[in-house]
Amino acid sequence: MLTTSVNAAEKVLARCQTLARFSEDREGTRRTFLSPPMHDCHREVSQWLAEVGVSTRVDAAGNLRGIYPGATPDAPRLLMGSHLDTVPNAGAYDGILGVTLAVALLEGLEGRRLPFAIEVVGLSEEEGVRFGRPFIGSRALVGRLDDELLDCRDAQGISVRRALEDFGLPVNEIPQARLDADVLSYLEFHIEQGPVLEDLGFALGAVEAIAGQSRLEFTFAGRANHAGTTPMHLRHDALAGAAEWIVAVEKAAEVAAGASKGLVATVGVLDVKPGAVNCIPGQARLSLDVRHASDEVRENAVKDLVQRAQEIAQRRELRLSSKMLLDQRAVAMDTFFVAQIAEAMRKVGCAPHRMVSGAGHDAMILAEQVPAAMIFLRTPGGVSHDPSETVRAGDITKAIACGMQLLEQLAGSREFLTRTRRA
Ligand code: HGY
Ligand code: MN
Ligand code: MN
Repeated sequence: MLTTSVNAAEKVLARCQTLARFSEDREGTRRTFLSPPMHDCHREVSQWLAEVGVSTRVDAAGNLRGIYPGATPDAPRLLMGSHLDTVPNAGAYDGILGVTLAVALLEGLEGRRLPFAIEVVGLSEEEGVRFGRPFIGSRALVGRLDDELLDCRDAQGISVRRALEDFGLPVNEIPQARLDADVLSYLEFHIEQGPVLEDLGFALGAVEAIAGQSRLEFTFAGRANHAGTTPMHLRHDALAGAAEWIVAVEKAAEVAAGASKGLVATVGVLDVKPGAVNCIPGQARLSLDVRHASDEVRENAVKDLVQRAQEIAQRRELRLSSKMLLDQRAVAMDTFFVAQIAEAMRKVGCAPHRMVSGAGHDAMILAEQVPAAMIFLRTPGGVSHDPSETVRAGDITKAIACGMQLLEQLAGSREFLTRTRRA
């Protein structure tokens, strides 16, 4: 019989807290793409996996991978995991919980072999913090870690390629990181990172689709000058122009969200030059993040916000440039897999609530190659990307029970075991 117990949940919580201590910063959790603390993370997760007889490797894209064998050597495999990188000043559960729950399911099997193997993956980069490009690890699994991405540079001018080499990885072996044909599906547990499940009083959610997201960089360029001697009517203040646009972004998104429920737009990064108290800013560089479940709504919103930036720049005689960093289409999860998850949720006494994810996830990349689905856990307070991010032990217990039930269902499902990979 499969076992799930409260102490399994406590173990998951403790393990997430352990990984949260592996940080680039003395205070708070920051673990960006292949930074030194990622070695500690790999060592720790590998120890947990070794305890269930799974040896691990790090693929050429920095993904930690380990296979729990199936009943036969040629058994196909279920891929399960999430990302091990974090945002700055992160919580302890975003991404990490998906890896620790995958390990907990292997422990729950207690050595039992299923008709499929289970590959646990700790993905190297989902947030896009270091290079402004998310999903580096999962893009390698679907064969899209290309030269354009490898040549991207971080704030120190280090390329993705160099970061891989500095981590001791064989860049020439990136093609081998790609998933082969016997991966049946990808399952990712993740915190919801929003208020929906808490609002409904549900522990778990079955993700039906992941909203599309656009990430852009805008630069307003004016004229740096002396703050004391330059009269107001002679200024070309880049930051004032950017500030006017930031408020316009918020207003436009509020109006659009009224018409197309669920639209969100955020300016999260602002970099000002020369950045001195007594200098009129000559340059303001900022980010834009726009999301919606409908690609058409999202794309129209981006067009509108670019136009507003151009109008403001023109009126203020500023120069404007913009760069698309990510244009990620909305992705539907695999209907068969979502139905199996909903059934497993029901069987363990959870409301089989289906929902759309406003946050992006590696599952949207892996879905290009294998059927993918996600199980959300309630986020108390709806807060994420912050140290106050948390998850309830009781919901973890339910997630483990749901996962074990799902494995049982998949082990008995001819449809699942005979799935073929998408072309
Ligand atoms: O930004 C996101 O949607 C995810 O948390 N990386
Ligand atoms: Mn995140
Ligand atoms: Mn995440």
